[in-house]
Amino acid sequence: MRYFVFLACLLAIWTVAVDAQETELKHYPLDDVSGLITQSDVSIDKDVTSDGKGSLKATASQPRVVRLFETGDLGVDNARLIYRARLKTEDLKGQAYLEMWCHFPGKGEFFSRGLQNPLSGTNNWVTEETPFFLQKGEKPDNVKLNLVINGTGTVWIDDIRILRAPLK
Ligand SMILES: [Ca+2]
Repeated sequence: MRYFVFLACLLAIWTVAVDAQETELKHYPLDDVSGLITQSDVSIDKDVTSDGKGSLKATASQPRVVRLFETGDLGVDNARLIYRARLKTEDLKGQAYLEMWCHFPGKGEFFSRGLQNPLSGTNNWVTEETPFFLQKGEKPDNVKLNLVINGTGTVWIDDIRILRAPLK
């Protein structure tokens, strides 16, 4: 019995340690449109929100890429860069997912898309994320954060976080 308690404690400590390995680099609460790149066919929805302070509602009458933010230089390499956000959809015909473009000096832009868990149809709030694996010396000097609506319908996005985690 004592052994199992010990194991459970170890597991709890390990879980906390793993969570603590994520460091928040940027937080975009999406409570207003400040800093937002795309200003057309988007609005702040104060009623439908994941963090209780408003979310960004984007409608698509045809497939579109909603350009949200650019981070600038994050000063990060040798890490897993995570783009995480809360998403909700309504009557989405097609797919919605997060997209991140990392720009590297002298090399150009490379993307990471959350195509493993794309949303379609109607969904309540879910956490979506897409990672970018940065090897040692791979330091993006800008990161673009997009919401891709590859179809038609309504998508809400809220509480965007950019996190750094160890490479696996
Ligand atoms: Ca918000």
